[in-house]
Amino acid sequence: MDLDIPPGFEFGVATSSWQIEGDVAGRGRCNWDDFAQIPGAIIGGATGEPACDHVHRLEEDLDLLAWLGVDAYRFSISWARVMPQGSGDLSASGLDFYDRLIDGLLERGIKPVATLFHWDLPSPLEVAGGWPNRDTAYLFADYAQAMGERYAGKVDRWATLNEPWCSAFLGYCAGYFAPGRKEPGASLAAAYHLILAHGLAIERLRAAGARNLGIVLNVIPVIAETPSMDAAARHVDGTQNRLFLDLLAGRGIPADVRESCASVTDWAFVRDADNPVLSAPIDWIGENYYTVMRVAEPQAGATATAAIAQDSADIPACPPLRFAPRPPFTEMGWEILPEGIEMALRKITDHLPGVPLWICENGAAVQEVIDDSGIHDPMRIEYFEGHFRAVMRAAERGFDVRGYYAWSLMDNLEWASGWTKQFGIVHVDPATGTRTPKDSAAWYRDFLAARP
Ligand code: IFM
Repeated sequence: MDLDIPPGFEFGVATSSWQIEGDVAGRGRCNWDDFAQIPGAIIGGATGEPACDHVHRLEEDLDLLAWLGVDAYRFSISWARVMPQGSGDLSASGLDFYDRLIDGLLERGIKPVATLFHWDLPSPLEVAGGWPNRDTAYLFADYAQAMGERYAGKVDRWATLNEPWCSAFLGYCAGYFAPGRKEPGASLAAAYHLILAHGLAIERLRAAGARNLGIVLNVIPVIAETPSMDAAARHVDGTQNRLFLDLLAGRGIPADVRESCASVTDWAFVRDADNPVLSAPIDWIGENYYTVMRVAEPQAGATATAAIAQDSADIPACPPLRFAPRPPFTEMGWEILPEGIEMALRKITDHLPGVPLWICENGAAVQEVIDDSGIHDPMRIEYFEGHFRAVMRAAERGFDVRGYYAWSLMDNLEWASGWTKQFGIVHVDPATGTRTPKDSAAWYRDFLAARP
């Protein structure tokens, strides 16, 4: 590919703990282990064991990363692996695993980028109320401090949270994700406490000497398909994007969101004194970009589309509407629109001007052909090419975008979809754990090697 890549631009791949690690016996239980026990919650009844058995295949996976030639690897730390009860004692074996992961990356010249929370909450904390409970935010800060004290100086960049929208609204409003609660008011409290947890953690990480501190959101451009849907689209944008961005920017809950969600919450959990914590200065912000949301006139009986996580049930106090993604689609039913990356970056920089940007996830679940000659995923390569171009165009137009991480290093447990949707550039056989690089992995490797 002929691309004008800014100097120092970082390329990597990303994964998350519950999706790949396995070795459930080696850690405390988490909300996703409990959710997976609910019949029908996860397609095919998949559980966190063995996932990709990453804990036992660590050396092989580190070698895969080195083979790819990535600059950085974004992984998440399982809170329940290092602190099995979610508070109190640390686990020596849990820490040993992350020591080996981080040291193994550094030995191979790959920058470790750690996310502290990618949706897997220790079970005791979920039982105590989960994210709608303010106490969870303080326990998260204690956990963050412990990680900062151990890994400052080794981890190159830290993200407090990954996509708090999903934890809050898919988890507590739609009940589609763990813990499966369908309580719109509680979901707004969860969103607020997640950002509080983030701010508290930033302060503790910085005090522990950790550097390059940020958060990863999934800002999704929201498009009203007709002028009649402007107000509905504003509500979707408010709960999906501006709620998080305004809290981080120190502006509190957006006035229109306060009003449009008044039917489901009295906002009693909001405290004005929290503002400086919620907006603790960050060094960077990550965007996980996959698609856009198109808001169209409702049709009788049609609230959900085939697009996963585009459903009015995900949105607290959602007005009548229909999501209407346009083809081409990925296997998630998500519209493919590379230009949406720039729309998302614009929204972020409008709220948080001057904060450097990273694309922390981007990728696609697509049809693949497996035959004797390999695993062929031309649509994924085409997806990456289109999105690489869009990122570089955004950089040329002045966005301070500094890196791109492909989702994902390997096929893994796609949450409620189980093993039915695959984003990996490396194939993982769920029965044997065997890793086989797909055509897209070879393509990425060649791309990275050919950089000037
Ligand atoms: O697999 C997820 C990941 O955990 C978070 N971002 C979106 C990906 C694809 O759905």
